[in-house]
Amino acid sequence: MNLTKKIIIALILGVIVGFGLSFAPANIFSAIDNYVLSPIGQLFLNLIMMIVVPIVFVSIVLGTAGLGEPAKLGKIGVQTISFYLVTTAIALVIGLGVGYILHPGEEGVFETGERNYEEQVAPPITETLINIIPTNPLDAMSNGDMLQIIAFSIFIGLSLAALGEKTSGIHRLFEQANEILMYLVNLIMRTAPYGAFALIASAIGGAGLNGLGDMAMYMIGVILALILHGLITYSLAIWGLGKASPINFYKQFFPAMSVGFSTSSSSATLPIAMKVAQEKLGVKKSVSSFVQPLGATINMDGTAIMQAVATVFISQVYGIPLGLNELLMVILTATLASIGTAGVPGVGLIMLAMVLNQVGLPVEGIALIIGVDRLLDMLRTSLNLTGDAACAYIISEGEKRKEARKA
Ligand code: DAS
Repeated sequence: MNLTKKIIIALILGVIVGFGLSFAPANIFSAIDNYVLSPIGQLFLNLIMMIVVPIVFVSIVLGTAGLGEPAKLGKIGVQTISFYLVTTAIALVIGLGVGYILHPGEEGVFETGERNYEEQVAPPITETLINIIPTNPLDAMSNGDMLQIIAFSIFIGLSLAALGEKTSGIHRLFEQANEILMYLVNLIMRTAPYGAFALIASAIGGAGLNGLGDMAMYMIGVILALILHGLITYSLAIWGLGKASPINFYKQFFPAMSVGFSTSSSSATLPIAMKVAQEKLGVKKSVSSFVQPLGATINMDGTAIMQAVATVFISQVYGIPLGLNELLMVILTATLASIGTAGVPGVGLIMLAMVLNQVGLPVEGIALIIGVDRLLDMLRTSLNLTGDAACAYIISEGEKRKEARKA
């Protein structure tokens, strides 16, 4: 049986077991979770997190060197950033639209009394953009500061391209390091079904589907908007811009989506997402190595959708209407907020506080949605990394067509 089928079965079993556990006595669930599910899930997470920094560094160095001159890197960079900003803005509009149509925040249904949420402030966007250039690259790597690692890798890659034969030995070394890392990804992928099962069962058992009640409309709104964005925005982009089949894209990319769903971390899933994009979708290594790591950090359409629906939901619950200016501010703030935060579990809520603050909504409203956020984080992370892969696929297909015309 192939890996995709094993992961699907693991996910289904995980949901069933998790749902069953959500009805078990708390002490039974916590015993099973603490001694079985969480250790297996954390082992899997640690395995993939272990190779994230090396893979991002090595693959971007090689990817940038492979692009050759800075002009080509600049062109692909502009295409990438444009795609990310436009699709994130579309995601926000879809999220806002669904929020207003479904109206999940029925006034009076939710008690908002003594709600409080400890706001964790994300870094201001200007500080993030200035700090992209690391003062100490090794520090950036040990802290896993993805934007700084990406920036340093690009400088090294451009230098390799410029120095050519003089540094062919180092270039070869990076190529061999990449072989080793991709081999490791292969090995780790074999544990994905076990990790996926444990992470899903633990998350659903802990969050519990039985306590959804009032939050059902909010969850339905987020899930519906995620599906619409994936099926419409990305499919149209793949078909229209990439001149490729969206059905094939989703069929081939599913294993990476399922790992993103299990881990709720774009960064942790990055090595697998890049391997699947390159080997199953034929995305050029030089494009995948640049576009996907950048996307795992600055492009989070799924998160933007949650923020849009949550903002409308909270404004409805507290009876604070949002005017056109506030809605435009939501779109701008949420689009920029995603640039400064890494793809790790729960980061979407941190950014949501920034958005709520910007439009004058009570940050305490986050306490209303935090209970179901873990489940939604799985789905939106899966969409986040799908958007990155769609961008890489579209750009790569365009590069291939250009090369075919030149040949
Ligand atoms: N879990 C984040 C990610 O890895 C998304 C989020 O928190 O919204 O992309």
